[in-house]
Amino acid sequence: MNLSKFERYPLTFGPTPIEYLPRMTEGLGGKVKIFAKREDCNSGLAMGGNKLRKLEYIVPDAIASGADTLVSIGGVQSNHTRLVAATAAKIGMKCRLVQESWVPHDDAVYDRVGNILMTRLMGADSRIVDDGFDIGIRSSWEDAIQSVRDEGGKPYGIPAGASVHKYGGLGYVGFADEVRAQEKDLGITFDFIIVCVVTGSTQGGMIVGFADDNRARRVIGIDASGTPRQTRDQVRLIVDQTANLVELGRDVLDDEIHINPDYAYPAYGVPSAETNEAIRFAAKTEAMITDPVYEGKSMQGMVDLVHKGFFPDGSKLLYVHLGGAPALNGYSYTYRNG
Ligand code: 5PA
Repeated sequence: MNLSKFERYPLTFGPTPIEYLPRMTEGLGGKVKIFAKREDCNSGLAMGGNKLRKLEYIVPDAIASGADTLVSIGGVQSNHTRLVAATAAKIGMKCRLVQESWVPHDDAVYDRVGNILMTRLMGADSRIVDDGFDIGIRSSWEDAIQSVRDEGGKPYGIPAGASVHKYGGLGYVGFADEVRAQEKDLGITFDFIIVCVVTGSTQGGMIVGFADDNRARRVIGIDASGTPRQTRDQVRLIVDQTANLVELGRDVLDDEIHINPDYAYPAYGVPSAETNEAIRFAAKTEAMITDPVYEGKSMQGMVDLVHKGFFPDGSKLLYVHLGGAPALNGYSYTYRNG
């Protein structure tokens, strides 16, 4: 496998910390040990998150293209578009964003706080449109790219979640290398890695990275899209494309892609009672803040799978916290009493 041949533009602090979570471990019965890898604390850019690890491999291509405007897409409370806006500010480019109405949610300040507030502060031209949830390539995004051209600008398109971008999977291949080095330092090996999946390049990159030491099956994706077939197809595509780029040297088998669809209900962006319970549990035991769209659902999945005995006793679990807490501000009514 060869990742070093790709140029990387640093947007993060470096390796993210791994911490043991003793109160969460105890609260879940003590039979498995829970650790967290804090991708949510990875950067000084606009509160950080998983997207920056992906964008580090995309920025060199954007700069080389001679572009002056990054163009991307997400929901109204998209973390991804916040971090594309941050990246554009940091590298001195303009930013145009399409923010679709992915979530059937009507908190009074939903379109004014959290991610979109920061996005606007960083100078991005953010345009809210009515289209519903879809992780694929959207005509609204293609129109935005064309609109930059029409105005005489030079756009560089980054698809939803930076996922189906040709280099979208590379960042999380590097994540696997980083975890292996940290395992060596800590003197432990993680038995399972739990990660939220929606547009697919986070888990897809990890699968390729961990396929290198035959641990891809240990990456447990918890779907938060509510459209798991489409997410799975997109992960498959990203895995194949990324494995080819880094010369993994073998095909990744279908059974090495593990995605659990059981926790995305009732819909993308809408937390269930169990999601909210998991969010409160993480907050009260470890002061670890998770959100109702993504990490709250992967937390819910981990908690439920521990309770069901999915992980053998003695397992060490690495919960990968991908960020996303700013969206909580859009759910102020849901959490008005904690
Ligand atoms: C997101 C995605 P992938 O899209 O790479 O599968 O990652 C899922 C995910 N956790 C997990 C957090 C905090 C995320 O923000 N967010 C998207 C966004 O627009 O913010 C791409 C959907």
